Amino acid sequence: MAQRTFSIVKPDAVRKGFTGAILAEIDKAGFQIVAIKKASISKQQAQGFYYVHKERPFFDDLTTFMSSGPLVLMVLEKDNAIADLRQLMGATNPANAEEGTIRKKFAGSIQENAIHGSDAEDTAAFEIAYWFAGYELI
Ligand code: FUP
Repeated sequence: MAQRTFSIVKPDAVRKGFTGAILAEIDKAGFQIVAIKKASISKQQAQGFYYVHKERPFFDDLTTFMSSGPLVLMVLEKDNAIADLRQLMGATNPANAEEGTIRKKFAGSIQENAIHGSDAEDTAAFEIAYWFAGYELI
């Protein structure tokens, strides 16, 4: 059954000019783009998005990085979208990412790792609603 997930082309990848190449990988893997927008987000918006990580030592650096420049926010749809996008992304640390994954090809470090994808149904629902209004999801 078709499932929705939420994804971000992160500021490092946008800055390096990889947006089009990453969107091509997503397209080639069979995802439909339900909604997409380029934005610059505030540190406070980044903190709200990554609230689950608020006690982690990397929280401050991560939210500074995510608010450091434009990014691309997306809602994607396909059968098994959440797990399939995680597989296409590769491991959080690009040093551990499998050959052919987006992070292997485009990520620079564990923090500047090119792409975000929701990790479960409940987080996908929270993340989609955090960045998109209902009328944008057509
Ligand atoms: P992922 O789901 O693969 O994006 O990874 P996590 O949810 O574990 O972490 C969210 C983000 O926190 C990562 F994308 C990058 C950042 N992070 C760090 O900067 N340092 C770490 O040690 C772990 C994660």
